[in-house]
Amino acid sequence: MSVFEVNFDGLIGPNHNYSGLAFGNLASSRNAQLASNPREAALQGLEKMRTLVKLGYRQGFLPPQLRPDIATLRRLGFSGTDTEVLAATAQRAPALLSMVYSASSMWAANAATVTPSADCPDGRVHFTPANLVTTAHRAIEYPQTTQALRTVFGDDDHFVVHEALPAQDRFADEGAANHTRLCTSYGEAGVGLFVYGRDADTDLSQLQFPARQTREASETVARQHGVPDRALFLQQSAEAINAGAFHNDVVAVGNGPVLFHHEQAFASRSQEAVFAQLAERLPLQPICVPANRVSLEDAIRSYLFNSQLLADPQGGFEAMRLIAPTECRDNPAVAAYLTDLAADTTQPIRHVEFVDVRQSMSNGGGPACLRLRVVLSEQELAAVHPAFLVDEARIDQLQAWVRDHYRDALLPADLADPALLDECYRAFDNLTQLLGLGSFYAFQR
Ligand code: SUG
Repeated sequence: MSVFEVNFDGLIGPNHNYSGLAFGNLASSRNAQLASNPREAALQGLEKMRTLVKLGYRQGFLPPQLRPDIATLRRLGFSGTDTEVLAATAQRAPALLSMVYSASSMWAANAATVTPSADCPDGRVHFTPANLVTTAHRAIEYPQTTQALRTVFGDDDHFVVHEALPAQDRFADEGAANHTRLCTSYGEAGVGLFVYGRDADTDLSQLQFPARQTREASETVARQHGVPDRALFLQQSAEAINAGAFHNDVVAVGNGPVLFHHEQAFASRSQEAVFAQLAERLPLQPICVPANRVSLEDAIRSYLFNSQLLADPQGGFEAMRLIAPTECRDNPAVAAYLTDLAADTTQPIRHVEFVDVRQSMSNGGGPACLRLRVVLSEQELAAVHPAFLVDEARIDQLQAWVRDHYRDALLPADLADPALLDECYRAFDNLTQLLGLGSFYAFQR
C-alpha cells in the first residue's frame, strides 16, 4: 500500500499585514508597521505549492480564516452590524484591530499536531488543533482551525480531529512546528519527537522571550493520540529561544530517519538522552549543522531549518530534497553550507530548491511554517475533501481569484478602513463559490 506525506499549505488571506504582534519572533518585530503586499504574499504561497506539484508531490491547502474576526469583537463587548462593530473598535480600542485582522492562520505548521494512522492504536489519523495561547492574535485561531480540519478531514472512519487543549498557559501548544514524526518508512509505525520550550523545572529567568510550548501540552497531545509509548520529549535550548527560535522548526526539521538540526537547537542533556532513545528505535540519521559553519544568528535570519525536508515523491528516503527560502541562497555562509551538503553523499539530501516566500518571511514564516504535513495512505487521501487538494489548474484558479480580490499594499493603519471588511468578505465569499463549499464562513450563515 502506498503512503505519502501530503503538505497542506495555509492559503494566505487578503488581510496579510505586518503588525509586530509576535514578541520573540525577530522578523515580526523588525518589520512591524511596514506596508505588506497581500496579493504578492498569496501568489508566492501558491507558487510554492506549484513547485511541489510540478516535482510530483501531492499538495493540499487550508482555507484562510475569516478576518476581521467580528465574533471575537462581539465577545469583547462591541455590538451592531459587522461594520458598526468594526467602526466602534477603531474608535474605542484601535489596538484590537491588528489582533482580529491578522492573517496568521497562513502558518499551517501551527494549525495542529498530526499523528499518522500507522502510529495510532485505532488506525486513524489524529489531529489536535493548537491552542496558540501565547499570543492574543493567534489564540483566536483554534475554533476556526477545528472547523476547517473537520471539513477537510471530515471522514471519521479515517480521521479524528480532537478538541484543542485547554486554553491555559500550562498547556501552551503551537502544533506541528514543535513535533516531528520520524520513521523508517511512512507506512510503518514511527516515533513522535515532541520538542518543548519549558516544563515545571525550567528556569524562566534564563529566557528573554516566551517559550511557547510546554512539555505538559506535548505529553497531553501524545496521550490524546494514543501514542504515549511512541513519543519522546526533547527540550529546546534557552540559547535558541533567546536567539529567536520561537518554534523548534526555526532550528530543526526532520523527516523519515533524518533529523537536520542546528548544533545549538536543543538543551544538551536532553539531546543526549533523547537521541540515544531515538537511535534504539530507528536508524536515526542526525545531520548536525555546526555553529562554526552556520551561526545561530545566520540560521535564524535565513530560516535554513525552516526548509521543507522532503522524501522523493514516492515516499523514499534515499534521495531527499530541501525546499529552502531564497534568503538561504542570499546568505553566504548558508549558501556555502548547502552546496557542501548536497555534494556530501554520506547523507541523503541530494537537491536544494529555493522558493520566494518573502512576504511571509517578513513575519517570521518560512516554507515549513506555511505547511501542515499529513502522512496519508491512498485510501485516506481518497477520504480527504477534494476541494482542498490542488493540481496546477486549481492553483491557476486560486491565483486568478487572488488577483481579483487582493490589495497590493496594506498598512496596519488601513485596518480601520471599512472598505477592507467588504473586500475580505467578498473575497471569502467568492472563494467558497470557487471551491463549491457552500456557507463555510460565519457571515454566510
Ligand atoms: O506565530 N508570526 C508567526 C509566525 C509563525 C511561524 N510558524 C512557524 N515557525 N511554524 C508567529 O510568530 C506575526 C504577525 C504580525 O506580527 O503581524 C506572526 O504571528
